[in-house]
Formats: sequence, C-alpha cells, structure tokens
Amino acid sequence: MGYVAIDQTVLGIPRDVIDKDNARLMDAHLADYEALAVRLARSGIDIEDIVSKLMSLEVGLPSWGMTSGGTRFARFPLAGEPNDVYEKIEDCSVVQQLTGLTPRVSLHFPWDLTEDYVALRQFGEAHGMGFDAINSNTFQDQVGQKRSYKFGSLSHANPQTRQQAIDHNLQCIDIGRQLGSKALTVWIGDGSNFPGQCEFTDTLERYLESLRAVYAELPNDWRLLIEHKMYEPALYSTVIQDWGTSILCAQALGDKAQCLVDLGHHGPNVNIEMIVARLAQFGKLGGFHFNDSKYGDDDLDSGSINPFQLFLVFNELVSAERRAKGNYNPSYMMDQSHNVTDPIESLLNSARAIAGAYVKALIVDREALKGYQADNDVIMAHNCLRLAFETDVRPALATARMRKGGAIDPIACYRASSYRALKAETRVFNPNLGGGIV
Ligand code: PSV
Ligand code: MN
Repeated sequence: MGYVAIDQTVLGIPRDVIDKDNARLMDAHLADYEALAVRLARSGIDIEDIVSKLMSLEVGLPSWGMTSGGTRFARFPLAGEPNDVYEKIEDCSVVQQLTGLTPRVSLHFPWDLTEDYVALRQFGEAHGMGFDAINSNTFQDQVGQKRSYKFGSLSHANPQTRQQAIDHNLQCIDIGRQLGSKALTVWIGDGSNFPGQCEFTDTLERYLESLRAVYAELPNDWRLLIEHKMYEPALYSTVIQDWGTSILCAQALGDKAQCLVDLGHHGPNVNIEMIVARLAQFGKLGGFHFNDSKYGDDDLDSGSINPFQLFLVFNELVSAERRAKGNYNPSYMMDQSHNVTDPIESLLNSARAIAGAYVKALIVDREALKGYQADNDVIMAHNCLRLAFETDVRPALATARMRKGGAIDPIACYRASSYRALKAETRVFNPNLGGGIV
C-alpha cells in the first residue's frame, strides 16, 4: 500500500486559525522563551537541545478516550462527539495538529471494528495519524458472542472460552498488521471476587498457556505488552495483579513480551517511579498508559492530580533512556476517561503535562545529582530534582509545538476554531453510545 500524504484540507483546525492565535501570543511567547533560554544557559543547558529532544517525543492517544467517558453511574454525552473510529481519528488529528506530540492512535477491539482496514489506514495517514498498540478486549461480552467472559477469558477454566479469547487476540494482530501497528496490549479482567473462587496458580498457568498461543503468532517486529492491574472489575484478586506477575509472565514468554505500566493500576501511594526503574533495568519496560488518579483507577487527565509523580516517572524514563544507549523504545500512550470535559481539551492539557514532565526530567543536572548522592548530601540531591521540577518550561513546550505546526496555546486555539460546535452540526448525536464507560 502506498503512503498517503497528510491532506491539509481535511484537517480539523484551519491553518489561519492557528496562525492568527499564535500571532496574538507571539511577542509574549518570544520574551518568555528568551528568559528561559537565559535561565537554562546559566545551568549549562542549551534550550535548543531540549526543544529538539522534545520534538522527538511521541505519545499515543486512546481511541476510547475520544468520546465522553462515564462512570458505572452515568455517562453524560457531548454534542459533536465521535460516533465511530473514523470520527475518533478526526478528533485525534486535532490533538496532533495543535500539539505535534500525538501522531498515533491506539485502537481497541471490538469497539473500533470496521470493514476495511486499508481504507482506515489511509484515512489515518491523510489526517496525520498512524496506529499505536492494538488493545484486545476480553473483559466484556459482545452481542452474539458464543461464550461468556463472566468468569474469565484467557485464564478461564473452560478451554473453549480460552480459545475464544485467544482467537480474539489473533484477530487483533491481524487487524494491527493491516494498520501498520507494532504491538498488542493485553489487559484482562480475569480474577476473583471471593476468596476460594479460583486457585491462584492454576489460573496463572492457564493464562500463560493461552498467551503462549498468542505470542506464537506475533510478528517478529511486534511486541506483546502485558498490562497489570491490582483490582477491578475483579475485587478480591486479579490474575495479573502487579508488575511482579507481569514481568514473570513477560520473562516466561520471551523477548517480544514486555510490561505495560498504567499509572492508575497500583495501590494507593505505591512508588510507581521505582517500578519503572526496575522494569527498565531488566529490559521489560514496554509501554505506558498515562493518566492520573486520586483514589483508584480514576483515569483522570495526566498531571492533573500529582504532577510531581509524573515528573519522577519521567526522571526514571530519561535515566533509563540514557543507560540504554539507543536500545530504548517503550510506547508511551495515554489511557484516560473524560467524564466532565471535552475529551479534546483534556488530551491537549494532558499532552502538555506529559511533555512538561519530560522536559523537566531532561533538565535535571544528573552529574551534580550523582555527586550529591555519592556524598550523601540528601538536601542538595533532593533540591536538584526540585529545581528542575519547579522550572517553568512552558515556553520550550510552546516552541516545540509551533515548530511542528501547532499552537502556542492549544486550548485557546481549539476554542477559537469552534471545532466541537461545528461537529455538533454534522455528527449524529447518539446519547446511548455504549463505548466510553471504561
Ligand atoms: C483497564 O482499566 C484499562 O486500563 C486497560 O488499558 C483497558 O484496555 C482500558 O483501561 C480501557 O478499558
Ligand atoms: Mn490502561
């Protein structure tokens, strides 16, 4: 299949809207950029190096996060929200246009099923969007499905149910191949609600046996990303409950299997940045689902609750990237649910938070930090991180965005475009849209 160039005429935000909004903010932006350049130069950092590193950061968007999310209580639909995978890609492309940071979308099946994946790929390319990891879904029953996942999927006691779940994962690989994707993310809802309901060892054995069948069909240049989660929907135990089980499974399967860390999938107060360091040290950090949380798997906007944690995670990622010397390629993706905001606005904010955490991690003076650590100078070691975290790096982010054709102030620009209101005029309004309660 030939490469399809980005078609400027199909993009959601007209070029002149971006240019006009950037012109309005340009003088203040340039002054702020200059001030940051001077501030960083004092620490021996060239702002241009930082901007060019930032320009190569890429974060995948969740197709399931493009519609209004919901809780188990209710979902409040948004006029103009997307109804199918094509409309979701249109919205993803708006986030990409304004930020330049999100050139891929991660699809979820069967939610994103469509007829023709060659056409979908071309549609994506015309909108400047490629395809990130494919997510399988064996945590819900679908209409017409033969066997129920009520008591598990890949680890189910019945071999026919396991086979059905394996087949679905193989179908996901097949679709992903057509789209140019390079990874399959497997998160299962399997587990138990009551002590005694299932035998921990047997269920994990069955899970591994099923996943071996999936792994055997994985193309050589693909990765299988195992996503752990401590609880929910199973409320007593889950089969892949934590990074320990995840890395054991990834090691048992082989080199193409790695672990995916979803920031919301841990117990309260768990030191996630340390988990990141451990997985990276043993070559098993395969991917990320960025989001934020206060109480559980809240799927709130990245950096909205605990931006310091996000920075500390990126501090480990940058450190791992340096150690790996080129052999480092975890897939960064977002996994958020936008219950009360316009998903595009939430994703614009999240992209900024992620990029900001990355830049702050880049400007940590690692040499000085090592010295303080060696001298057991606790306060200075800590202050070394704080100095980076407290630096206002927004002008660097805006510059990177602009150099990729994006906006100095993505949300202002998005609002100026009236994109959602215009979509509300043309898209079908479907208050009963099922997807999004995740
Ligand atoms: C599960 O909570 C999860 O984090 C997995 O990544 C799913 O694929 C996603 O949310 C959507 O339900
Ligand atoms: Mn996730």
